[in-house]
Amino acid sequence: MVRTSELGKDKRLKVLRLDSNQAPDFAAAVRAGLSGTPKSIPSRFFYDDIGSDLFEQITELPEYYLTRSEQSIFEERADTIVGFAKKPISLVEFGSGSSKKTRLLIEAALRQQAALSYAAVDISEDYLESTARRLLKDYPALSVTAIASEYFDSLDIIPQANCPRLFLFLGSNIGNLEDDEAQRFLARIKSSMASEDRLLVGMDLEKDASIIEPAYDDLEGITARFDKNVLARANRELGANFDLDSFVHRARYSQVRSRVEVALISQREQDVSISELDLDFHLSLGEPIHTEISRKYGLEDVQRLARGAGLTLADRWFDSQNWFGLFMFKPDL
Ligand code: AVJ
Repeated sequence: MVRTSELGKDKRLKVLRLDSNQAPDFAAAVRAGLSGTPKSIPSRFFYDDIGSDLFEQITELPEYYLTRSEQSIFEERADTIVGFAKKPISLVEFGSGSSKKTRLLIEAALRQQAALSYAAVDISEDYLESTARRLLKDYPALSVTAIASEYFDSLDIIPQANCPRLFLFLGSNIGNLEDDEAQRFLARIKSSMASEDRLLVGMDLEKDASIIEPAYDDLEGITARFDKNVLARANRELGANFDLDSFVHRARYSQVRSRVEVALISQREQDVSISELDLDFHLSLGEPIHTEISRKYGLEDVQRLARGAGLTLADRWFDSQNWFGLFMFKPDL
């Protein structure tokens, strides 16, 4: 179900909500993920308000190179990136978060055209709205459609445009998806693209484990708190009784699968109950609850994903260390 509101007097902000990211969804996912073995909770449930704040803190950690690497590409290339078509263009972003990197694209576009529409999709509703309001304050020529939804569901309600659109999927958010899911999502985006539209995907690249692993297990322990927040969220929203101190955050880079695998490891035999789900279960010593994968890509992986989704690589840009890539795709004809 879609609910729409044009908030306050600001005609430049439209908020759309898809009810799929609400509590029942979290409850169902927790039940499905914790009833059998191996146990898991999907990473999209990290991002309630607390989790979104913790993720913002992660992006500033010395170990977490991804955001800075991507930002540095935008600093050098924003004008080129938005130069893919005759102006005006509009922007559509999946997983917009704080929209910090997107500001560089917004500013570049507004140097070349008088007004800009930006549709931002994010799973964290309050976060999305406060980000949208800040953007509107900073850019009087901007109008924003804020869509509170999961990625897949959002595609049906993204506004059409009578100008070329640049779709954005940044920050290596794609890396949380299994390859088949990623390919299906890209194919779904492709199916809503016109021939002059483009898709820009930020992807973290394969590199040595000694660089990757600290990015997912920082010294300050912020990433551990981020990971454990999903258990804290179950305590808050579902009446679970997880003892956070009985779990340790683990992040390992698998060279074979080219991905970080994140899990919370039970530090003892323990029983957990989730009152609102009427669910009780047992965890043995050392048993993992898998919470996240973060895929790292080689150039062949990028090409394979694109081909499978009906997209062609049109351009690519890297940071000076070649740690992170921005890939611009166009739809196959
Ligand atoms: C937001 C999905 C890109 O995988 O690097 C950061 C999430 N998890 N630290 C990533 C995350 C642990 C992040 N993405």
